[in-house]
Amino acid sequence: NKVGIIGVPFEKGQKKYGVSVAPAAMRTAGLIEQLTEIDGLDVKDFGDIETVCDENIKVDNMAHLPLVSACNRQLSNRVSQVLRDGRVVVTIGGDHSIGVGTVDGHYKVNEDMILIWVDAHADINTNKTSDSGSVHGMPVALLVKELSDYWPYLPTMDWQVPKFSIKNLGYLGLRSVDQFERLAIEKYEVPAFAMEDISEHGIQNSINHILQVLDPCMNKPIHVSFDIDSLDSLEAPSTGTPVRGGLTLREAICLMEIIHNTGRLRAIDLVEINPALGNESDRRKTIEAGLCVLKAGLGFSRRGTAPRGVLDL
Ligand code: DIR
Ligand code: MN
Ligand code: MN
Ligand code: MN
Repeated sequence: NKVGIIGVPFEKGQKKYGVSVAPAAMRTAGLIEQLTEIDGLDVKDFGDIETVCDENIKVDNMAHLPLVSACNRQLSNRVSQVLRDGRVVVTIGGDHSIGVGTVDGHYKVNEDMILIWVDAHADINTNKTSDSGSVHGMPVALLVKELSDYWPYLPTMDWQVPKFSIKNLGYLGLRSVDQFERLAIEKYEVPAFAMEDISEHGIQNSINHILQVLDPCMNKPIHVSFDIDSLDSLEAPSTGTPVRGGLTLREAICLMEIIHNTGRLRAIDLVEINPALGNESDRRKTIEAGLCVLKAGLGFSRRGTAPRGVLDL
């Protein structure tokens, strides 16, 4: 098994300072070392995406679009490159606007991919429905072809043609969904397990149901876009838009283990960790939670691993 790490120190998709520090903070906390300890995992670090942009066009209710666009354009190419190297891509954000680049880059390599969006929020606003004007609330709407008619022409975004179908999208962890977001989810019958559904059915049935709906033949590449605010804010306090009543870390680990065990997980985004928010304990908890989620998705077993060779009798 091979994995490639991409850091995206980008935070202009939302308003708070600090999400851009997450890739460095995750590396300092031992990201590469801990993943390397997973049995049989070959880890390669592809470094960080640097965003350069001299564009200064303003788009209505869509802050910093040229910057978001420049970052995602590079990220998309890097993601495709890592996948073509036969590696599972792990992208460390950055805010969730970088989901545009990761999914775009994945789709270029695997057109049959399915997308599991794990988030307290649905991130499916357009600049006409968003209350915040922050692009991290819009990536899903930018990606899916079914919503392309709801956007005005977006300068600097010509490189990104929405081709991914909303029929291949599922949600887990929702508990803060805006009105038009709910409308879109219902109109297109997107399988969405909000927290109340997860309470009713449990995390295992919830993810298994989504996988069954999106991929009944069990042969499609899987992309998980994991917003750390899907976790309860007691478990992951250092994030820009915390919402109480979320997933426990145990549920998130269980979810990632189930997806890992399909053998088809090809990409994980881990976004919205903001080490500048909260105190030292908040920061540590949030980064550790992020590491646990990644490890579970990449084959770390809570049962432990046998010393190599010794038990192969
Ligand atoms: C809100 C918040 N729905 C927005 N979205 C967030 O800005 O569109 N996504 N925080 O992670
Ligand atoms: Mn999000
Ligand atoms: Mn969120
Ligand atoms: Mn395994």
